[in-house]
Amino acid sequence: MKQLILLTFLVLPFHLFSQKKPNVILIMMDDLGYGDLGVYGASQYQTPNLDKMAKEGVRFTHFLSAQAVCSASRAGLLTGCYPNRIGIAGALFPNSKVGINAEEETIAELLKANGYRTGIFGKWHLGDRKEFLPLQHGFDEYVGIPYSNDMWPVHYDGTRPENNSKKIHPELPIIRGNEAASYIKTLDDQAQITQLLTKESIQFIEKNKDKPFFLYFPNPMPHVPINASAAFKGKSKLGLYGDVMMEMDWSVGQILQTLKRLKLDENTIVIFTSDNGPWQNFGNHAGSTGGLREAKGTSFEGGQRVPFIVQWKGHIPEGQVQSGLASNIDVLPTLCAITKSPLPKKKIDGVNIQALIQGDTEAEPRKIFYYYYRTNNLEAVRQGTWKLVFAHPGRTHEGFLPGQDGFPGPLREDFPFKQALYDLRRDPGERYDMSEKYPEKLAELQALGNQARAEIGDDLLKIKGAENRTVGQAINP
Ligand SMILES: [Ca+2]
Repeated sequence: MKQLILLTFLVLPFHLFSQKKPNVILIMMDDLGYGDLGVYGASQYQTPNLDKMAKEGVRFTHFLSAQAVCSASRAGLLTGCYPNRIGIAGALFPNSKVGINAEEETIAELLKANGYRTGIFGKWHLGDRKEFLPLQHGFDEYVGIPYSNDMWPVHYDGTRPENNSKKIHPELPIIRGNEAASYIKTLDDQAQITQLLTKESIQFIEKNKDKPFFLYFPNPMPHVPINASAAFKGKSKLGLYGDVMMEMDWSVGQILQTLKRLKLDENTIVIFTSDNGPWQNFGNHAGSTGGLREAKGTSFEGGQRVPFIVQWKGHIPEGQVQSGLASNIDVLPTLCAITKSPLPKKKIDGVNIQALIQGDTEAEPRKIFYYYYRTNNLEAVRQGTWKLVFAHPGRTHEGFLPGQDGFPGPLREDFPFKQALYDLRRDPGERYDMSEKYPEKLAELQALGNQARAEIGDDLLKIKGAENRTVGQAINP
């Protein structure tokens, strides 16, 4: 045995022993749609840096956010759990009495415990009370906004209410560490967000170039109110939304160039995704689902399916398109595997998708996905390319003209969707109910739904789950 160990040491190349832990960069856009990047079919503007990133790595075509709304999606990404398992739902508002529970372990906490420096530059949205802020959940550094950029005392047209009593939200702070450092007060201030956060992210990389780091960059754009800095205004043929996309793409390019300059590109895994589909009733200020049904705020594919691109130079084959099923709840276990960090002690729902990232077309680490929405409604279940949508009240954009130039159009929040079975391979638009032709598939997916209901409940059928955990409660509610 001793000899064998000695032999192994002699045979293995030295660099395997000296290799440093890989750095991790996780870029999460806000309300960027499945069809919003060049490589996913965008038109009237270009995203060359992200297209190149996809060319040098892998892009996924069936990647789902945890839920089609800000806070829930981010909770899923950072904890590896269905957000309803840990009690986070919807989009939290300023001074929320709830936030992420201190007993949940985030990617930042897990990597920090494994020797990583951790930084977040962007939108948090998992509770804005001090006890819920990023520094209390595993991050060493934080610069950004605590919730959405439209949660501010400003009208859609950029003017401020004259009467203070009309203010529905407090001033929108940019927080450094745990304290408000400045405020976003005008649409012009919104235009500086991408520049500021890109600068902060680059400084963080430079400062930590000699140690393993985890950089989480949740850019608040292109969530309305959108705006671009002077250098990008008028750059695209599309107008402001295209300008914002081009600035976002520039920002990703800056991050990638920084890695190259510091010779960190071969030891850094870079991930790009979005928290949910486009906010479609904002019309020309919203993105594109690429033709998928419905949009943000729904469990149809337009709300839930988002781009997912991974680049890890020298470690994953270039130019892959991965059609395997995956979700942002899978990011945590995958990063734990790659960085050799222990998984959270409590049960999670994510699975390790490293095989998919590395080009395995046979692997199926995720066979099933549950589409929950609102507080705890199980609206759909997916197995491979089959999707069973359960009867549920939901948002629809059908039949309404969108707004424009920063103003929303109407939509309906309580449309009574009927149960339907879709085969997304040939029906990506979720139009043809195949229940009658595939009764066995229908039964199979119904049974899967019941499994989820037993574990984490379903308000639609008034079923309490056995495993739901409590959300974090504010210290002084
Ligand atoms: Ca969002």
